[in-house]
Order: sequence, then structure tokens, then C-alpha cells
Amino acid sequence: MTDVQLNLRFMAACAIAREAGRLIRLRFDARDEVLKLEFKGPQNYLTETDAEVEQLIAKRIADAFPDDDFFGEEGGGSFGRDVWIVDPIDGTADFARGVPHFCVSIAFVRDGRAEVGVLYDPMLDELFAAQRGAGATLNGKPIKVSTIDDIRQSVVELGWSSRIQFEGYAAVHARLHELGAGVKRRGSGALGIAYVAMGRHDGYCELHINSWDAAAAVLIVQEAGGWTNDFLTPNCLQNGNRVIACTPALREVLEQVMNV
Ligand code: LIP
Repeated sequence: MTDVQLNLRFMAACAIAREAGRLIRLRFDARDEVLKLEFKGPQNYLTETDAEVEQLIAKRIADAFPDDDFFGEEGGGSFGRDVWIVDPIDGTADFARGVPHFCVSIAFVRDGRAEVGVLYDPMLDELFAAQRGAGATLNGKPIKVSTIDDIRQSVVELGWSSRIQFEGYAAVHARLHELGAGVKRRGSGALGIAYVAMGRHDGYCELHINSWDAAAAVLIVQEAGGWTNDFLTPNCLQNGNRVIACTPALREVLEQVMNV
């Protein structure tokens, strides 16, 4: 695939993420009238808007790149050589409950490696974007991870879901606390990882997260000069994996902390 073909996919991902974000914002602002709360499992929300937005993204991508595969959190799909991995609303729990902290996540993966990663937060109008080898940007401006190198001065977001045993989460939380980190938990792994890429936070850890939640954000951190674990393994595409994203100086301590 040529650089031109990859760059076409980068620009398309940015445009599609913004269009999807406008639809999400529309539904969010009108949620009291339209939104029914549904669950896919314990604390695992689902809204009609998730499926509606995923169908829009799938159509735009199929129209532009008919030979590429597509895999979405809601409708599934297939993992071919060239595949788009999409989470229409990352942070569905907050979206469903009226908390303005969620985003669209779109990744283009070739031969198991992310080449394009785009997140759009329609509430803050923030477009995080990266193409492999070309750096990372926020609304077009270059971004870099922070220079924090001391865990006692760091802010680390620790994600949780009902997919994992609470004991593991509690053990990691306790270790971070003992080391003096400022520990947070919000509801969007994608945004939490992107906040590392632009220095709002210094680390993001989660014992299990899905490829559609994190594939795009992990590339954005790598292109912003941060370190991540080898997240997007062949098994991760379908089954997820643990994720660590941080400033290079915090790698060692966070790898130890997550060793539960
Ligand atoms: C969410 C992830 C978050 C995780 C949540 C959930 P969703 O994705 O972004 O990191 O802790 O359990 O999986 O379900 O909002 O797309």
C-alpha cells in the first residue's frame, strides 16, 4: 500500500470521525426524549446510538474503500489483511448517563499493525489523530507526552470493567496509591490513553480492554513519543489485551505495578 493510499485513509478517518461525532452530539443533546438505557452485561451499557453511528461509519468506509474489511464493537465483522477497527462510542456508560466524556474511535490496521488512529470527542470538539511515522496531532497541532519521570508526581488513569476480577484492579490501584501516583478512573479508555499522548495524564493502565477501544489511541501515544506495551497482538484483535500507555520514564514502574 502506497503512502498516498495510507494518507487517503488517514484523511477519510478524520472526516468520518467528525461526521459521526456530529450525530452523537445530536443524540446526546436529545437523549432524554430518545434514549432507552440497555445493558449488554453488568455495567456494560448499550444504546441505539452506538449501532446507528457504527452503521454510518461502516457505510462511509465501504463506499470509500470497498476492498477493506471492517470490524465494529456492535456489529462485529471480519479481520482481513486491511481492516478498520471501530468503536462508535467509547465511553458508552457516560454517554448513556448524560456525562459528556466519550469519543468515536477509528483505527486502520494493515497486517496486524495500526497505520492510522483517530479519536473524536464531540463534546470538547477534540480530534486526536496519528498516521504511523507522521507524528500525532490534536486538532491539527502536534502533541507530545509529558516529561513527568517521577511516579510521585504522576497522574495515572486506571480503567476497570466487569470483564476482570475486582481483586486484580484493587491490587494495581493499591500499588499505584502506595507509590504516590494520582489515580483516576473515568469511562473511556480511548480518551484516557489519548490524554497521555498530549500530557494531560502521564499513564493509562487497564488489565483488559478491547482492540476497538484502544487500537487507535495506542498508535496516537506511540506517535506522540510515549511508550506502550505490545498491545495489538494477533489474539488481541478479537479478544482484547491488557494496556499500558505512558511517558517513557514511567515504563518500568508501571510494568511492575501491572504485574498482577
Ligand atoms: C469502555 C472502555 C473502558 C472500559 C469500559 C468499556 P465502551 O468501552 O473504553 O476502558 O473500562 O469497561 O469497555 O464499552 O464504552 O466502548
